[in-house]
Amino acid sequence: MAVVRKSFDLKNYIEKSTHAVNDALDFFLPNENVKPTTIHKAMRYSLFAGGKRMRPALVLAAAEACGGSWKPAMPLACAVECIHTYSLIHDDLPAMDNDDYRRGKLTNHKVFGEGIAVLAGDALLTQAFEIAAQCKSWPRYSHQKIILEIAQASGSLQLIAGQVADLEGEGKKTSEAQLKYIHERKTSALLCCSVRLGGMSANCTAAQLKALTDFGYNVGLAFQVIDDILDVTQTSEQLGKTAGKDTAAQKATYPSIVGLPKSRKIAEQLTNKAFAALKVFKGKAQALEGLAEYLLKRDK
Ligand code: GRG
Repeated sequence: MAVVRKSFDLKNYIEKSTHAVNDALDFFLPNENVKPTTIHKAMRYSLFAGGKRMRPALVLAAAEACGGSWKPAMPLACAVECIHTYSLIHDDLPAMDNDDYRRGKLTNHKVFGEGIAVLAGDALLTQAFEIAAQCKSWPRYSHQKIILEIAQASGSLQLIAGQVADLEGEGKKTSEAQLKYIHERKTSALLCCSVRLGGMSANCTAAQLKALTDFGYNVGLAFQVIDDILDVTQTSEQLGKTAGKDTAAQKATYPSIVGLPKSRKIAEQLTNKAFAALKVFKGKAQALEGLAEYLLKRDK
């Protein structure tokens, strides 16, 4: 396991990036007293409910690793957080996972009703593209490439495909290979897209983009394995959402297929692969390294 340099203050990094992302999201989103007020309240309710902001942090850290800075990466960091939040709102709906709590608060449909929750998710997805379209074009990455990147990661071949397979797999016997298919799409695709977008905002080279893709893919898979583990090892209070949902819904997870010890080993192996991908950045990827280790060791 790679050890993050002691000199790198990850806690401070996450605090600063979360603060900067929150300010930017507040700037990009219509104020809650803009008509129709209900939808803007609902969008902001879930967006500012206290998520970990890991995807935007990965965008910003990837930009830094490629010699870039936060400012040009920020619209892309906000766009991925809007897409992530939309997916959580819809995932919590009675037609999907039917959850009452998320991010330590009542879910969107519990507060605003199902109709508004569907629309708040739709609006956040659309908002993501409106925000992303405000980024600048880079010599290697046009607006078209950036928008395509986001659309592909969130479309019917990736994020939605993962959710479809997840829904259709409930109560059925699932192999480890099928589970990996779900995790790659449902979770890893957006995390991988996040680091790629960060690299693009720094006009990264093809070799850097390849390294970020390897890093993001493996961190994304490790993230979902850990999510599966936390679902069975943590309480609802600790997670801010209902614990034990996967078992109750007879969902295939790493712990249910290979057991807890092997699941932990798999998450560690994936994180090590992610660390290995960072070699090309020659010491500039401290934040990415720190975030990968944090995601492996997280308890919520
Ligand atoms: C289109 C109707 C419709 C629904 C889309 C795509 C989708 C619904 C749902 C998939 C979303 C999902 C639940 C993916 C799993 C990824 C995951 C572990 C999310 C939790 O991420 P964290 O821990 O959450 O980063 P916070 O709240 O900290 O941001």
